[in-house]
Amino acid sequence: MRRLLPLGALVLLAGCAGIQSSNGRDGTHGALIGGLFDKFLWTTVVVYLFVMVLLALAIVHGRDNRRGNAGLQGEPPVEAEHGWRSGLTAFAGATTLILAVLAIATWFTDRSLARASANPALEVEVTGNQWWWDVRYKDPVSSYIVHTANELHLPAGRTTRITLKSVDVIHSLWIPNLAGKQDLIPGRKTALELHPLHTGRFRAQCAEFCGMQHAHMALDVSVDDPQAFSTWYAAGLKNPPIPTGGQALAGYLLFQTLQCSSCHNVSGTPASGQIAPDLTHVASRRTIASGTLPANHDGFAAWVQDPQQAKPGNHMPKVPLSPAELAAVTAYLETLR
Ligand code: HEC
Ligand SMILES: [Cu+2]
Repeated sequence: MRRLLPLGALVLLAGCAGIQSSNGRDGTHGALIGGLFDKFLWTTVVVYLFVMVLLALAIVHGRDNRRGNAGLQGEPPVEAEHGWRSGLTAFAGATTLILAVLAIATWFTDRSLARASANPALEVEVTGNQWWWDVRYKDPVSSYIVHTANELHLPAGRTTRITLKSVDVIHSLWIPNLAGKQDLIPGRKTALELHPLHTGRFRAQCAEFCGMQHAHMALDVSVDDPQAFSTWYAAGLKNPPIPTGGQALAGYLLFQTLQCSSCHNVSGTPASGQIAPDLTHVASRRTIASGTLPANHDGFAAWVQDPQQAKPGNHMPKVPLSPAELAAVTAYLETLR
């Protein structure tokens, strides 16, 4: 038991650090909500301890009383009733005051949250799918729209407004380091504002049970300094080069003729499917299948050979390929930077 206690504390504290931390101090929204949480926590801790001390006093005092005069009998003396009345009045007054202070603190936090959400520098549309995230950076000029999947890049120190949609069931986007949760609801648009305070890499997770592979529905979040963000954005606008020879060219041709192209989009090629993750720059991502496998040679090969192995029940069917075809398709995917 004595050894289990520190272990338990460790498990609890593990939620407070790292790339997926409910501490939430890496973004303005998370920090504001965290600050409010602290105010509630410490106020209620003090109130709780105070009540416990009173309770202990009452128990000790009551025992002394009973020893003195064999139980309570008859009317309490007038002075005692007077004491009770002023005590209860003070108690009710203090409770009202504490609740009022907490309500005012909540109101100020709410105002600060609204200020932090105003005038977004960037608008992104995130659509939930069973079980992956579609990510589209909005721009009035359609050729400036960056379309990607399962990764979210944000500029540090700027406000980004995320519009959330779902094509199937209810999902929930939660980037605990930056802000609270927001649901993605079919047939409705919701929004979430983010204002990351510094650069870093974070992990978001779908926070609403959405079916078999709900647990494999992570989102890789990178907060870049604005310069690096622009570089990433500019790269996202370019089409990947079409392979000119070797295995990659064979893979490119297979990709266009097999079913792949009817589900997936690769900009600048005939592949224009819109029901699966955009693969235009898939090799520049860190992971595929929503954080299930690494976005490298081994990850691509394992995924394409049998997507149902790594993520059973997901909506990409196994496309039968010979070893040579698999090697070619993998080589092609690796060129999609
Ligand atoms: C019926 C539609 C469909 C077909 C056909 C299909 N895919 Fe997919 N693919 C999907 C879906 C849906 C996902 C997302 C699965 C998930 O993560 O839940 C996916 C995911 C992927 C990913 C990971 C992308 C990412 O960013 O997570 C790669 C790579 C991929 N497919 C390659 C291929 C290749 C290569 C082919 C052809 C051999 C192919 N796909 C055929 C639907 C399809
Ligand atoms: Cu989910």
